[in-house]
Amino acid sequence: MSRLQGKNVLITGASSGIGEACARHFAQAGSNLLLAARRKERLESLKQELESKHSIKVTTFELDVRVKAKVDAALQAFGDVDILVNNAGLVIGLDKLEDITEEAMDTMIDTNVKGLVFVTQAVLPGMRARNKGHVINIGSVAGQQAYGNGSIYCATKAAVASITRALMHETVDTAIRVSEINPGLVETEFSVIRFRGDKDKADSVYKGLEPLNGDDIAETVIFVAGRPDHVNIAEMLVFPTNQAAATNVYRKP
Ligand code: NDP
Ligand code: 8X3
Repeated sequence: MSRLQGKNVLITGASSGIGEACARHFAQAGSNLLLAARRKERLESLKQELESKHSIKVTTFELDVRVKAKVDAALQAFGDVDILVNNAGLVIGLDKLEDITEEAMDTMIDTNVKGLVFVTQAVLPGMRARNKGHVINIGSVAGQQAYGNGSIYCATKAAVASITRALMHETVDTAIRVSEINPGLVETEFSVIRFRGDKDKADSVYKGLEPLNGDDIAETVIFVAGRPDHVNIAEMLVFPTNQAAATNVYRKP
């Protein structure tokens, strides 16, 4: 039997990309799901699909992780969370520091950093009370290697790395596990959001190489979550084969 069977898994940003793929993989493993994102209709159709295929319970929440009061209320209603996948996140623009708008900056910081903290704050007291649980944060290679025109996004992911490591210290005397998975280039809606809906520009990010897809990262999340209770995969860096660093990608001519 899978170690993940019957676990209650909260996935933020489950309406697309990596989060949606995680939902499918945890469902396959027999976990019950709490799926959160702003686009509720997408979550509803995913719920219907997954409940029809697997003997699991799926709960959906229309949730903007930036709104602390709503995060708290939604998670109180759900109850115990065994595994939290802090995945919701985004990048706006590819701009020099002097050109980044305050709005883009606020959106990235509020979502990728404060939102991740709000969700974790809502879940952690229950994990502490039960002395069990697993927080899996989706960081990025961008949090380890800043690149030009990505300053704020990279900074938010560097913050995720610091927060993950600090939380690992804060829970070292408990049975709670804290992990971080840092993907390189994954083809999802990420670049479409970055370029404000410009699909051609988004496609050019992945031109000439085979990028990762949501399933590739979901498989690593499942691996990390499925280790025995005494094993914590603290950190993983996951690249497409033709990527060696945030800014070193080989593209076939
Ligand atoms: P997608 O754009 O496909 O998915 C992003 C998800 O985040 C969506 O489900 C979106 O849902 C959700 N989201 C965004 N803002 C909010 C919010 N305020 N409240 C709740 N949910 C929100 O991109 P990815 O799947 O690629 O991104 C997932 C994570 O992976 C992000 O943290 C990203 O930084 C990280 N990552 C991505 C990489 C890549 O190359 N794609 C590489 C490294 C890391 P909705 O809009 O419905 O709210
Ligand atoms: C996403 C990877 O390199 O586009 O975190 O910033 S990158």
